[in-house]
Amino acid sequence: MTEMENKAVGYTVQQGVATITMQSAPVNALSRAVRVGLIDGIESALSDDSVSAIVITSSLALFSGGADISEFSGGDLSPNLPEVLDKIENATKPVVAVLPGPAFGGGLEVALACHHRITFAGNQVGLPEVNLGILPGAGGTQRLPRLADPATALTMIVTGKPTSVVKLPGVFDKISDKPEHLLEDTKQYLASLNAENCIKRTSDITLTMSEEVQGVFDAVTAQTKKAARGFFAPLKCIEAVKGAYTLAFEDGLKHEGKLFMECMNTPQARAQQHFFFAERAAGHVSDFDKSTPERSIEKVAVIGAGTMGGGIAMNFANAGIPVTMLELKQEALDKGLALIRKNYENSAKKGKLTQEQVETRMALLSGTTTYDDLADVDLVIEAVFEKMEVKKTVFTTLDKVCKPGAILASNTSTLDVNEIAACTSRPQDVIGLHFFSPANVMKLLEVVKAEDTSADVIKTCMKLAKRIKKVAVLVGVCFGFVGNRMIEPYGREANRLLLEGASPEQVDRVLTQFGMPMGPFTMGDMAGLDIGYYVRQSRQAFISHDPTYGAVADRLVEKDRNGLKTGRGAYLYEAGSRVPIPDPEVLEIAKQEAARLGVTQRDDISDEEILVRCLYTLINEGACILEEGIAAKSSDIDVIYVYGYGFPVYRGGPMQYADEVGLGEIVDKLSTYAERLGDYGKMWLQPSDLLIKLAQERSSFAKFKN
Ligand code: 3H9
Repeated sequence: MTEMENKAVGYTVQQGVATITMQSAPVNALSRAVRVGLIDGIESALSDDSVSAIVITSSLALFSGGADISEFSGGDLSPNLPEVLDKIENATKPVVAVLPGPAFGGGLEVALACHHRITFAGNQVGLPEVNLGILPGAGGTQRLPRLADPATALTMIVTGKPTSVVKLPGVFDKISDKPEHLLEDTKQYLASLNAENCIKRTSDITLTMSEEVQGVFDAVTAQTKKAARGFFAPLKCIEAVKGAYTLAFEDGLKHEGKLFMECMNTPQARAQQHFFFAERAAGHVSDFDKSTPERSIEKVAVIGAGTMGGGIAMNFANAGIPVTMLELKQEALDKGLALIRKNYENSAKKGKLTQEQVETRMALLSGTTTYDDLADVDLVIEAVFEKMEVKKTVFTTLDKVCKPGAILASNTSTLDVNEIAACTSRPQDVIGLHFFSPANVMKLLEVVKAEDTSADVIKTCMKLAKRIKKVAVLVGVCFGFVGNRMIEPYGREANRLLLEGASPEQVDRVLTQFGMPMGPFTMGDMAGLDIGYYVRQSRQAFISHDPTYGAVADRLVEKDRNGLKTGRGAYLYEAGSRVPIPDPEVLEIAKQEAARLGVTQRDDISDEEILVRCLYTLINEGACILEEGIAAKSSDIDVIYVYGYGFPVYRGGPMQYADEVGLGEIVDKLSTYAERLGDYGKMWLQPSDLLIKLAQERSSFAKFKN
């Protein structure tokens, strides 16, 4: 038995088999150390006459998470991954990949370059590069189609979705029934190799573009153009895979390499890679560490069984956690529980749940009309009407009935969590858990720490979010926290643009072309214009210095144009339809309001003006939020915007987008419009201090540390 010195990759020889073991925690990313280890291992095995076969495997629960994404921004990349795979595939002794767990991206490409692949049923593999704005660049687009059926290979590469190994019979030479049998099955497989079957190079397989395969390409291309609107990489993936059918293997690899670099050099790739790390970094917070204890959450209660409360409760039932919903009236409670059942039944009809799963989840949900039944819960989430007095009544009662150590959370989207905490005798146990609507669908959770919230409560909630499959971002207390505070200037400018003469459809078009799933007017109509109206009514002091603030929206609500639910808002809607229809009456209302308020309407509002005024002001607010420490880092804001507001992930979030555009440019444009719009511009469009400072230093939000 011989051993090689490389901490990232182990090497042993036993009974004629050289085993190269990737052991680079946490995910065997194919860093330079791993690549060097793989090459060294292959070379050692080839030069050792006692070795007749080579196994590449992993000591972790995962085979490999693929290329090391952190290396994409530079550094010494030699040997590169394609060189490593070339070495593996051209080895003159059989190389067998043994996958004890998932293989993604470059990890799967390593396996595809081996001569044989063994794994167990229940494992998954994938080529998720497209989610990073790139394509598989180490032969994945050439080798996978040579082993898998065309539709599966193409779909895997274009969507990036993981696939069960049992759906890839051509890729795996042996699939053990259980992971425990993998070792024994590998031994048997190795013993079965003989001179004829021992070296099978994927590159030797020739593919042709038949009519049937062309049909697959046409269908996937049409589907991709619809599903991946705005994304650059997916269509490049299709182009690369085409090379597998139309070019010789070596030429196909070169074609893939060229397309890979084309993708890599785009702002989209930078944005999507930024977002990959942003999402993970959101979980790294300085408020607690490994030594901070966690509270046990085995029983949850939700106050309020309306749409929001019901959606929140479903998250816990989905995760197997019993949850009690409280409504003071039995009728409201019954209605809430019935709505949840209806939601689950709908999922079952769509084949997303079995009837058994529906029943299991419903059995975890119970209802009560009395607070006394909440005495033994570990966590209560209040989801009642958004009014401070109502919330205070709830929390005063919870303080009386809940056991010591129970976490008392508010789902408020705007109110002061410190004030709520202050009406209890245990402010250290009070926190905000701001779910986004629909709460059972949206992945984002703003975890709002109040002044006295204890570290263990924060840690428990951040960890709990993972259990219920949410992406949690820790934020501080201010009106609207991060997400809603930043959406305020976005909506404000949209409404003011309407007053100045833009149409709802022009504003919405500019922002959907930018990549937002819908424009601010369509979004407002969907949410209900009355919601914003009541928020404005309750914040008169805040808006009193600008009588034009939300003026058109207010008039729309006063004319019973509350949005989709009333069939008219900023648009008209036909009965049963969600398709917005432009309505000249809205322009007329805006015209009258402009005349009343002394605002001159213009017909020269450009698309650029709309983008700057809606989006750059949102970014500007993000800068204030950063400076105030409401968000700990700019990437947290990006996560909130992508998961909470559908901000296009290929822009990386508003703060990454601003960094990509350049903060100097953002300052210049805001200043230009601040100047051009006179008193209004001076009031609302001035760049913030932090934005100006970072721009002057030629720095970025990403580099800002509070
Ligand atoms: C590629 O392969 C290109 C090639 O085709 C061509 C090259 C020429 N690199 O997600 P987790 C870190 S592109 C660097 O919490 P999980 C991650 O940041 C790659 N770091 O664990 C985190 O760090 P921290 C294609 C990586 O168990 C820690 O590992 N592959 C990488 O929930 C744990 O991560 C992909 O796109 C990486 N590749 O999920 C797969 N992967 O603790 C990307 C992870 O400091 N990875 N890290 O925050 C994943 O999807 C998930 O991480 C995985 C594990 C499913 C593997």
